[in-house]
Parts: sequence; structure tokens; C-alpha cells
Amino acid sequence: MQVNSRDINQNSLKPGKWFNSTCKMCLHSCSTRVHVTADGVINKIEGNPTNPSNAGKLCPKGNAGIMRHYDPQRFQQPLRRTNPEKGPGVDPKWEPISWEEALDITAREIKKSLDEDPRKIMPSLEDFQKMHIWFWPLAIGNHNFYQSGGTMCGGAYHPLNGYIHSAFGAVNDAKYCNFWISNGAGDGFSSHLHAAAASHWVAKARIERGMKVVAVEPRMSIAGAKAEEWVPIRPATDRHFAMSMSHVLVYEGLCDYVFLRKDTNAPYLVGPDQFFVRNADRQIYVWDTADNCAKLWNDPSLKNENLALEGEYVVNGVKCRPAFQVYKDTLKDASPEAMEKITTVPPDTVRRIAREFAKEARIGETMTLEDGRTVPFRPAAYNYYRGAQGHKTGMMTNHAFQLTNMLIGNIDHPGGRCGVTITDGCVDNNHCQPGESGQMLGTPHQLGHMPPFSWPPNEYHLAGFFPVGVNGPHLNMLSYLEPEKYGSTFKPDVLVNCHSNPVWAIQGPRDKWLQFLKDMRFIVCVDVIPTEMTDFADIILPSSDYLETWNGVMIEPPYTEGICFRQPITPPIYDTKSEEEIFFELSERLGVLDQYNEVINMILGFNQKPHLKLEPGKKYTDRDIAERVGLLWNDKPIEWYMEHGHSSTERRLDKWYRPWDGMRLLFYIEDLPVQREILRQQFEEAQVPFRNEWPFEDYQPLPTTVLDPIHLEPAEYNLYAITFKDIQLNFGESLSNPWIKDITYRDPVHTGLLLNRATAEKLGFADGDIVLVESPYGRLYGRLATTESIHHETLGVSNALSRTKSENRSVLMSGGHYNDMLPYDMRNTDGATGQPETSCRVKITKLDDWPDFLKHGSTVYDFVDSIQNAKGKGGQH
Ligand SMILES: Nc1nc2c(c(=O)[nH]1)N[C@H]1C(S)=C(S)[C@@H](COP(=O)(O)OP(=O)(O)OC[C@H]3O[C@@H](n4cnc5c(=O)[nH]c(N)nc54)[C@H](O)[C@@H]3O)O[C@H]1N2
Ligand SMILES: Nc1nc2c(c(=O)[nH]1)N[C@H]1C(S)=C(S)[C@@H](COP(=O)(O)OP(=O)(O)OC[C@H]3O[C@@H](n4cnc5c(=O)[nH]c(N)nc54)[C@H](O)[C@@H]3O)O[C@H]1N2
Ligand code: SF4
Ligand SMILES: [Mo]
Repeated sequence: MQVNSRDINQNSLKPGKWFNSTCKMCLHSCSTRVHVTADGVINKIEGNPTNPSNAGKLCPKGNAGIMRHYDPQRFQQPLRRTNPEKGPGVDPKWEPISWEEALDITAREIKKSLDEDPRKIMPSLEDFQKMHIWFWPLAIGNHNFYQSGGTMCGGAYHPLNGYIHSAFGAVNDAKYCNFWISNGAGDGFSSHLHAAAASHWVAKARIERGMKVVAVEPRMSIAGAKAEEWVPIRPATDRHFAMSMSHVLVYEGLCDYVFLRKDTNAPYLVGPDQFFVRNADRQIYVWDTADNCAKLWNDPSLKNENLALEGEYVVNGVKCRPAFQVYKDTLKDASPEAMEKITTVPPDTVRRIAREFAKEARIGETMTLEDGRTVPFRPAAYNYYRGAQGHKTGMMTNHAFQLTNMLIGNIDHPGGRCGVTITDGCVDNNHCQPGESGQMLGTPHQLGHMPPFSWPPNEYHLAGFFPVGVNGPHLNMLSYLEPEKYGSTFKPDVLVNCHSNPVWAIQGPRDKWLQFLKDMRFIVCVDVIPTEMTDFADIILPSSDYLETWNGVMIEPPYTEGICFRQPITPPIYDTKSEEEIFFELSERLGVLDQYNEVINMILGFNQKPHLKLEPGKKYTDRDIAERVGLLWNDKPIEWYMEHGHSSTERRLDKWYRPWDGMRLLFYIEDLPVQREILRQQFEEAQVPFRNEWPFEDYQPLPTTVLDPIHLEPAEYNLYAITFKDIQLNFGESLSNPWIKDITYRDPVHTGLLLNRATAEKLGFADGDIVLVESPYGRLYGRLATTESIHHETLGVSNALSRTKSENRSVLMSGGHYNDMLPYDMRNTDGATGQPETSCRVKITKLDDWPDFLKHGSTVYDFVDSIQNAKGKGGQH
């Protein structure tokens, strides 16, 4: 795209220079232009219009990066704790020390435990823009995991997308979509993939093509508020909604049967044991309706239109049905009328939306792409994320959403549901590979393979019990509280934490997690500002911020591909180092530098171009790594990247549309029962004591309508509590930023516990009531804000209302933490993926006043009152 320089809004009063760089105020990577004055002050950050992803746009966080950079609370040099007492808000009494000393102490303490048993190290390394730091533990032979990223949100989503698209994520194709169902996701409006970029793409689709949006959510989110229709739904019932939609598509004959026959394994025959029916060479059978007999999937006499999708057959003495028929039979009990009792969504609404979805999908139409291919055109798609998928039976839930898409034939088609890779490494890499019997290879391990099963376990968080899952940090609590039951033969005592705030982010009761931290012999934190987590550190290794460092990254920019490049705008303003320098220094001191270099070569893909490989015995800088990432992508030197700031282009058509052409997509995921049976056998052979209570039933090749346990909590918990992100918030961390704080606490959505007005009246509550909120697992306090914009059984708790006490002077405490109310047990964890439940059932009680610990005058609520009072007195607002 050619951009004229006068299109660029160089909105800076003082003369200076613009640099092209990349944002990092959330995990994504919008392209920026940063203005620095002649005296070296950064005074403006804007979007870079040459990147087709964010096209010159930034979200509020991106604009507020200046305030992070100049935050006077930033860690300014390495620090050592002198106060042995640790606790929330307890002053660590930091003492400044030199880098040499800080790194030596840290390496010495890590080594002490490493020499005894590498499993005694607990890593918590969260930066999604730096997988080379995230995977550092592999260099010390450690598979523990404590960071909270990726599990609450995508625990089941990533593995399932690995099966469906062979990709990390997926999104509706805003380029052509005309009918967008938004189910518990902020894509295109407030959160998820490159919020600033996707909202620009979606706004364009709505303005230029009139794309219609239907938001299915318990809360009227930004998507809900902008949508043509908001459908309030009871939390944790989205799978049932999706299956009721699928019921209509299947029983009213609204599916793309050509696609299902040709491009998926829906015709493959399934036996009563849930496995495909095969011949001796493991080739799978289908049923030929023309010759009325079974044939192997690749029999040359088979014609697509003759593949049976329905019916019941006998092949080699085995009673079997096409996978499509198996799902159809399951869906029999999932009519909109039956599902209404679970979702509360009226059946007429479901039928109307499902029919419109199918109509807008234009089944049968095709489109000729610029690369000459003619492909199905399916401009309707079902988008979902954390809110809809973050529930106990996550794998089945994600599968149900994607089957709704698959039934109308929109997978990786223009306007439909397209796979999004976390990175391609090199521009020519295709992410899809062939699997068995003509199918695409399912790749659930998008963030690396899980460690192998062992009993007793080798990982504190039991990762070896999730062969196709992700790391569930909350399961550390099981080993911690019941080491005998969970077979713990070691106890981690050193925590290595970088860019991660599990004290804020993790689910389960904070008092137990704080004890878990207090039990650590040594904690090192690499961070830029004080947080709830850094209050527990013994050593702080302060990292430079994103305006002072180098990086090259492609992280799920949904519609584009290429490297977003970061370069220092100013030298570090304090005595800080890049994360790279810190981890290379530690690796060298621990004697694992060569191992670390190998890990990076593998993780960042440098092995693909041997001249880029890190060599044994050498330490590298953040600049060296960023340079290689750029070279790996398109052979452009670092100077080119410094000038351009990115190599983003619209996603190459062969990788965006039908990257799996010629292979069959997995409508039916046979690998799930396969993995279940292998795991079950491993549990049996090892006589794992809890083998009879392990949730093996969560591994299903097709989703069922089983109810998640949240719905079975005692009836006294008469409401559902949910939480949510927003465009200006990146988890908890943004609230330490004054610009963000200022806009967030002026928005009533973020300053009250949201309760439906009619429900409040019915239960005898009023707007502004101080309440105690209790789940079966934990509690919080807050002030009610009544609204019509929330489902009548739901209590909404913004992420802005969950900061706890900390040494960070700008962070305001609220009345407790939403995550305290969440369960952390296996009953509420998906057996197939480790996805935890992220909503809970609660009851509320009115209080006459705040409890004493909240009366100290510096909570969110006090702040909001002070704004209100100032307003009342004619003050600024
Ligand atoms: N209640 C609730 N809990 C949640 C969620 C929710 O929505 N609600 N979301 C969940 C999800 S989806 C996720 S992914 C996790 C995320 O969990 P975390 O990643 O732990 O999230 P943050 O609290 O944002 O912590 C990020 C840390 O990185 C630090 N940091 C920022 N920039 C830099 C830098 O340049 N260098 C270094 N070294 N550090 C930096 C910040 O100061 C902060 O301490 O939380 C989960 N927990
Ligand atoms: N602006 C911004 N962008 C981000 C992030 C951020 O913190 N801020 N974080 C990044 C990360 S790590 C992640 S995981 C993604 C998360 O991206 P999203 O999934 O978009 O974020 P959430 O706000 O957690 O959940 C989306 C919506 O689900 C709704 N919800 C809650 N429970 C339910 C339910 O049971 N059913 C349904 N249907 N809806 C429900 C909430 O009201 C919320 O509006 O965003 C990424 N991008
Ligand atoms: S969406 Fe993320 S990367 Fe983009 S401008 Fe906002 S904070 Fe920065
Ligand atoms: Mo996340």
C-alpha cells in the first residue's frame, strides 16, 4: 500500500524525529510511529498507516505507552529485598544492588535447586511476543509452568483449532463476511486478536458492506452494543446454543453437503467403539450410495456425490454410521426447544438466526480469487472466544462452535471462518500437513508437545496427563495442597518470573496462592513496574520497556502476515536490561548457554536457515534476535526493518484460503478417543490412585449436550458471575497507567458489579448497594450497578474491579478478586485439554457498610466517589 506522507498525522508540537516501531501494550503487535523530540523525549505514539493490519489505528493502550515509559514507579535498577516478611502490599524494603550482584545471586539460588532436581524450578514466563523467553525452561530440562496465559482463555481453543485449521487460532474473515455471529468474544470490537486492527477491519466491513452482527453474550459488550441484535444467554451454555443452531441446520437440510462430502471426514464410517472402520492397512471406509457398498476412502470408482453422509451400515461385520449421521443423532436431543431450558434463548430466535446464517452463507456460490483459484464463497461465520469457550468441557464446546461453521462449509473460505497462525516463521511456510487416510493432520500442540505421561508425575501441574492439552497453571494447586494424592515427589522452591503476574491472573483463592509463593525459597521477577507479583520477589531484575528494546514478532495479526519490528526509540532511561540479555546472562552462569541457544533455534525456527542459527558458547542481544527473525521471514536486513517497521502484507491467499486443499478437514476428531484410550491404559498400568475419577469422558470425537458442573452447584447460588476485558484494558496491568485509569474509572461498566435491574428489584437490591458476593469457592465485595444490559441471572465483574493490594501506588484495590471465586479442581477442568472453568455461581448479600479492610480510603470505589463529588461541585470530569 502506498501512503502519502501528508496522510500521516504527525501530531507533535515540538520538532523531532519519527521512528517506525511496534506496540506492546498488549500481547499483540500493531505497527506504530513514535515521535521523539530533539531533546530525547517521546511525546507521541501513533499507528503506522503502512501496515494493512492496524492501518494507522491504535487502541487506547497503544496511545498510552508513553505513560508506561515515563512511569516514575518503574523499576530503575536491580533490587534486593531486605524485609523477610512477604505479603500483599507489605513493603519489601528494596535495596538497590548492581547487575553483577543481582545476576550472581539469582543464578546461585536457581543453581542450588537445579543441582538437586531441575523439577524444583517453577517458571512463570509470560511474554507472548517472546517465545524465546517463554521456552527458556527447556534449556534447564524443566517442564513446570506457572504463568497464567493461554489457559483461562485458550486452553481448549488452541488444541481444537489445531485439529480444525492446523492453526493456533481462528477468526471470521472480515474481508468478505456479511453475517458475523459474535459469541463471547471481543474480536473486531474490544479484545482478542489485535483489537486495534480487527476493529478497523470490522468497522470497514460494516460501513462498506453493511455486515450484520449478532452478539450472543450474557453481557451487552461493545460488540453487543454495536450489533444489529444482542441475544442474552445464560453463561456457560454456549455449546448448547451452538448445538441448537446446528440442529436447525441439520434437520432443516441447510448444510453445505458438497463441502462435507468432499472436504471433510464427515462421510467416514464410525463403529460403535467411536473408531473409524478400517481395513488391514488402516485405510478408512466410506459408503458408496451408487453401488450400495462400502469402499475405501480413496477408491478410484467413488464419486463425491455418492458418498453417504447419513444412514446405518454393516461393514466387515461392524455396524457403522457416517460421522455426519453420528452427529445428527446426537443433535436429535439438541432442538432449540430442548436447549432453551439450558440457554434461556427462545427457540424462535435460534431458528431465525440459524436460517439467516445459512441463507447468508450462500451455499453453492463460488468466488474466483486473484491467484486464479475458484473456491466456495461463504460470507457468514460464527466467531467465539474466551467468554464462550472458557468452560469446563472446553474441547467439546469449541468443537460445537466450529461444527456450526463446518456445516455451512465456511472453513477457510472467503467470508467464513479462517485459521490464524501464531507465526509462520518464514513467509513460505504452510501450516497444514497431510494426515491419515486423506485427512489433514490435526495439530493440537500449537504451543509445543506436552511432556510424556509419567507416574509419579514429573511436572507439578500434571501436564503429562493432558496429551493433547495445554499447561494448566491452576493445577499446581492440586499438587501443593494434596501432594500424596497427586503423587508429588518434589516441591518447587525457586520461582523464575518474567512478564507475568499470576497473583493477579490465576484462578483459585489468593490466600492459598500467596502461601504457595511464601513457601518458595527464592523468587526472581523480571518486570518493568511493581505489581502484586513483584511484591513477593527476593530479587528484581528490571527490564527495559518496549520503547527501549528490539524485537521482531508475528503474533496472530488475523488478516495479515509478516514481522512487526520494534526498535529502541530512546536508550534505556534507567539502569535496566532487555529480557534477552537477562536470560543469556543467567544461562551462562548456570552453564546452559549452549542448550538455550539450541532451544531458541528450534522455537524461533532459525534451524530452517542454518546461517541464522545461534552458535554454541555465544550470548546474543535483543537486536541480534530481532535481526534474525526479520531475515528468517523475508531475508531483509535489519536496516530495512528499521526503516519500514514491519513486513506486513495482507495474508497470502494460498495460506489464508484452503491451505489444506486436497486434504479432508476433521469434522470427526477420532484422535480424541484414541488419546483417551492410550491415557486410560497408562493410568491403569501405573495404577494411578485417582484413575477412576479422572474425567476421561471429556475426550469425545463429537460434542454432546452434557451440562458443565457449574450448573449443578447448590441452588442458593442463584446467579452466574462472569468477567470481561475491554478495549482499554490489558488484564490488570493497564490500570497502573494514569491515562487508562482515568478513562476506565469514568466508565460505569468498569466501576460497579453489573446486575440486571429487574433481577435486582426482584431480589430486593438497589443500584449502589454494597454487597458481599460469594461463590462456593471464594468471595468479593463490591457496589452494585444495575443495568438492562446484562442477562437476568448474571453478575458482571470487570477486570478493572479485581486488583488486589500491592506496593504499586497507582493501583487501586477493589473489593477482592473475581478469580478468588473460581474453582481450581479437576471437576471444573476439561479432562481433554486442561481448560478451566472461568465463570462461577454466586449469591449476593446486602451489607450496611464496607468491611473494615476496605475502609482505608484508596479503593476503586473511593476514587469513583471522588470523581462524582468533583463533578457535583462543578469539577472537571
Ligand atoms: N479475572 C481475570 N483473570 C484473568 C483473565 C481475565 O480476563 N480476568 N484473563 C486470563 C488470561 S486470558 C490471561 S492470558 C492471563 C494473563 O496473565 P498475565 O500475563 O500474568 O497478565 P498481566 O497481569 O497483564 O501481567 C503481565 C505482566 O507483564 C509486565 N510487563 C509489561 N510489559 C513488560 C515488559 O516489557 N517486560 C517485562 N519483563 N514485563 C512487562 C506487567 O507489568 C505485568 O506484571 O490472565 C488470565 N487471568
Ligand atoms: N483489549 C484487549 N485485547 C486483548 C486482551 C486484553 O486484555 N485487552 N487480552 C488478550 C488475550 S490474552 C485474550 S485471551 C483475548 C481474550 O479476548 P476475548 O475472548 O474477546 O475477551 P473476554 O473479555 O475475556 O471475553 C469476551 C466476552 O465474553 C463474555 N462472556 C463471559 N462469560 C461468558 C459466557 O459464559 N458466554 C458468553 N457467550 N460470553 C461470555 C464477556 O462479557 C466478554 O465480553 O484478548 C486478547 N486481546
Ligand atoms: S491492540 Fe495491542 S498492540 Fe494494538 S495498539 Fe492496542 S495495545 Fe497496542
Ligand atoms: Mo489470554
